[in-house]
Amino acid sequence: MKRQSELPVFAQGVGRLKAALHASLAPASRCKHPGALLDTLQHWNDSYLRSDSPCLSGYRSLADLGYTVSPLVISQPEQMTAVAQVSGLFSEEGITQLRRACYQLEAGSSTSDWIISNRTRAATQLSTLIREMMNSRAFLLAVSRIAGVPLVPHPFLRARSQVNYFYPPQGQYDRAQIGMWHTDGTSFVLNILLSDPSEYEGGEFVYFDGPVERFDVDGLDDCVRTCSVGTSGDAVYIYGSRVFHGVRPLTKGRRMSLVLSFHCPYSEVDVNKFWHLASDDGVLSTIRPWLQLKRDLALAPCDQYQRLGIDPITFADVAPSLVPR
Ligand SMILES: O=C(O)CCC(=O)C(=O)O
Ligand SMILES: [Fe+2]
Repeated sequence: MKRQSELPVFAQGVGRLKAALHASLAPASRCKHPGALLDTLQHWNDSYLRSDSPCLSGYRSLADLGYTVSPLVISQPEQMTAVAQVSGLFSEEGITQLRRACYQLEAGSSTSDWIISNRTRAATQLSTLIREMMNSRAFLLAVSRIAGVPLVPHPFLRARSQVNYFYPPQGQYDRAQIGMWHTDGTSFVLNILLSDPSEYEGGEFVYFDGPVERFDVDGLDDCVRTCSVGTSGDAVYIYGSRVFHGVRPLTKGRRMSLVLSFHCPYSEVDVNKFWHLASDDGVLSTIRPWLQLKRDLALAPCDQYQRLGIDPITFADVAPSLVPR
């Protein structure tokens, strides 16, 4: 019996190419309330981060997951976080403001057959709070320490941020909203769970405890781990391109999460594949942003930080958190 069969696997290889062509032909899915005011116009304040360091639990490095070769030459698999549950990152006020912003953004959400069924994309473009948070050095430093390498917001805007909304099936013939088994198009990914666990049932964040090459949806049982969420504002950090993960269907309530992607400016390597992006947006509308992405990735690290208007984050700044707690 396949206990995990409730989650399908997102198209790989040729399947993804087909999904890209399909996305090019299908009309864009419509958002729920296109005219609604989305932005709370709330500004980010670094006091929305807690002053003490966040607590990491269930820490697994890429080496722990079975990777022997680092995806980036600038760091070792032992030093790069594959998965960590993060608590105590945001202050209460920070969580309240993020929840408000993401509730508002639901008006702009749309459903599709893509990996995540119901989401609002490019949240940094729509929300002052989320945009300013992503550009805050204090926030970037906190996430860099969790990741084990210095980070900037991912240069590809449509992959940088999204808010996911999960509900159980509403009608008899509806499908539950899920996150299929997938790897992300980006590597450094912070999934912030903004709903309190008391607000929903099901919707567990699961990941495959092994390298992607060993992932086999028919033989998962011993290797699937569930990340527990203590309270709203807790997060799951993953090295998204090398960790298969998904979100189980909800059976009750509603689950809202803010997913943020980052890039390490000290490496030009970016795993994002044209076909991954195109399977979301269609081939034609991916070409220009793809070329822009290549130009952005070629910028020197100091220029990438300068563009954000902040002092560079260095490996020395990040080192204190290399010792997992
Ligand atoms: O909603 C979540 O907790 C994670 C969703 C996810 O994996 C994604 O958006 O790529
Ligand atoms: Fe994901």
